[in-house]
Amino acid sequence: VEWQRSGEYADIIYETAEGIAKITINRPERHNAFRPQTLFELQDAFNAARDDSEVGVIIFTGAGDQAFCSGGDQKIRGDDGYMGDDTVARQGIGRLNVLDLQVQIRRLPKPVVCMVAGWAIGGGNVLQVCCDLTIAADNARFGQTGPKVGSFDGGYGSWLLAQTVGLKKAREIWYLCRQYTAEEAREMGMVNTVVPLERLEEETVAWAREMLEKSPLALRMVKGAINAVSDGAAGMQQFAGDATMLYYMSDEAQEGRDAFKEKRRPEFDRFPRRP
Ligand code: 2NE
Repeated sequence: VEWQRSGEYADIIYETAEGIAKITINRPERHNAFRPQTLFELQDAFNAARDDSEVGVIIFTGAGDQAFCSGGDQKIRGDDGYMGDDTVARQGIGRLNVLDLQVQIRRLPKPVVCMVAGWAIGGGNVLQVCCDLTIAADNARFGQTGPKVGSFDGGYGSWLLAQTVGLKKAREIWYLCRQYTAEEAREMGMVNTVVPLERLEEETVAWAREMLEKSPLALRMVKGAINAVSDGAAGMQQFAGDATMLYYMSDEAQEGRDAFKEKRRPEFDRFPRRP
């Protein structure tokens, strides 16, 4: 794939090719741990991919083959969250802005595929759980570390994980903080498939291409529907927004708009009252 790079980022890389956006956390010296700035940049890149009508699928990954992401950067963790040391992330304010990114991935109306080589641990594992699909290399390792390092994710990191792997397994993952191989993660339903490291991108792109052949609106509605069940009112709100979008695209809704603009009574009689 001939990736075209764009955007001015310090902590991430944004690339596109053939209808696919690839977003890469680029802090390999810290196993791609995130700091506030990393997350602001990721939010910007995911927005760019959402708004780009050429993009149908997004691949989310980490630089190098040692880690997808090792969670929050513990070296810049302050007493009330993760601290920024730059103008974007504002000094002195602790943040947990990974939660905003998790929500953004869930709400994004295009499939997000996590491509994991090496570690997906702590907040990094939660991010891969939030993605629609995960393709793992055979060197991938998964787990939570929160109770070991003085942290926890009681949101998607707990109940979406439980919905993904089952309650007993989710408790085991959090209470014992063990690390699991790619094959173990696949067996517990946390990843879709495991491939040799050297074939990781090839396989992930093949999955993306397969999805690009499908109806974009159908994929959008299925993603919204699956997430609506577990996101409660917020999920329904998104799904309802999609219903409105589809209604706007109908002759019936356009008749209402046109009648208002033309200062006449709308002629809704021509539309069927469907069974
Ligand atoms: C991932 C793991 C097990 C890998 O171990 P190993 O031995 O393969 O590598 P090593 O030497 O530990 O890591 C390589 C370099 O990356 C840094 C390390 O410190 C090391 O650099 P030096 O110190 O040698 O210069 N590094 C790795 N992970 C880092 C991190 N998260 N922050 C800063 N630097 C990191 C092992 O590295 C590990 O256990 N890492 C920590 C994983 C962790 O606890 N993550 C945070 C969980 S809390 C969280 O993410 C979170 C949440 O729970 C809720 C909300 C938001 C965030």
